[in-house]
Amino acid sequence: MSGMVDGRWVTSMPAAEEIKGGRFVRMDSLFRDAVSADPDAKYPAEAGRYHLFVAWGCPWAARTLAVRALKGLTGLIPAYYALSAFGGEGWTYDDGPNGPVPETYPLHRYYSKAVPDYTGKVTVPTLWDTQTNSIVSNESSEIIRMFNKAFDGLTGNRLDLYPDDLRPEIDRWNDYIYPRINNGVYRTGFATTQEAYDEAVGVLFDALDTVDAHLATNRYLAGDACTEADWRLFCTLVRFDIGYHGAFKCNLRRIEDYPQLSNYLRELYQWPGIADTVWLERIKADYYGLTNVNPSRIVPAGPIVDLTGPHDRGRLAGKGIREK
Ligand SMILES: N[C@@H](CCC(=O)N[C@@H](CS)C(=O)NCC(=O)O)C(=O)O
Repeated sequence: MSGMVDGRWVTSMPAAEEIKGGRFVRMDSLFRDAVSADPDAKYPAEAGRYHLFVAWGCPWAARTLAVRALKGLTGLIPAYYALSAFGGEGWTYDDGPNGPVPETYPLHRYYSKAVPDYTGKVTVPTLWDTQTNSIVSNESSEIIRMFNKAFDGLTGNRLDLYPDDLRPEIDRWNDYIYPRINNGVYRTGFATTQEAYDEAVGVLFDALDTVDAHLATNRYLAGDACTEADWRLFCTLVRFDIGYHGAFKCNLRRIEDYPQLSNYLRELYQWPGIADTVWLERIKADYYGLTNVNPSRIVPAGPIVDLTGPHDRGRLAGKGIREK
């Protein structure tokens, strides 16, 4: 596993082993600051100041792109897309806060610029502060909370993806879906023993069955409003048939086979601004480019996925949008 030790990029990090007894165990993100609406905060909300490093394939980066689009932040927070699958130098870019760079520029150089003796992983999404040359956060679940709130004074956007009264329900779904589905596909795909795989794939599909049943009578996870819990789930669902089903051996069923999830996925994909955050061919290439699961790196021709067709979610009550 690659990452940084004392500010140097290394392709194996013995101290940060992520496979334990054949099971994939995700490491915690280390940059956990926040942009705030408070002008006196360490990181106050300002147009153009914070830049977002992402990769098309990554579901954690994708949730920040989705919320950035929904909250009208695309003009305020520039985003940079990694050139290709995670490679020898990790995520690399040909553009960044200082403009286009010759050839490629790895994300790990921003990490060592921010913390010269940094030890840890180099992950997307990373929210970079151009003013202090520091990393605000590399934790997607916290970046989407900032995007939901901190910039409202600048944008006038009133959409609330984490309304007070729905928080218990949203938290409950996040806590259920993160280990079983969002991270569950990784636990399945990155398992290195049959036992670990069997366990993870069972948990994953039990959870998909549960969510599918819930969505038979609820338009969205937390009821009639579309919230951050839906967008977090969406980012995994939209990668499922094209990536996880094959590359991560999550193949008991496809999302397309689920009566509710398939329609729910199409509804969310067709939400204004969202399709621009999804590039199916690159998602597929990024997953099949992971040599630990696909040593040949051959990208399969299929499946053919079309998310633009009609959905039946209109039969359920729900406005979708909750305003502050
Ligand atoms: N907890 C992080 C996870 C981010 C993450 O693992 N991103 C992957 C890409 S999908 C990554 O950059 N991996 C690089 C590595 O593991 O070294 C978040 O949600 O922001």
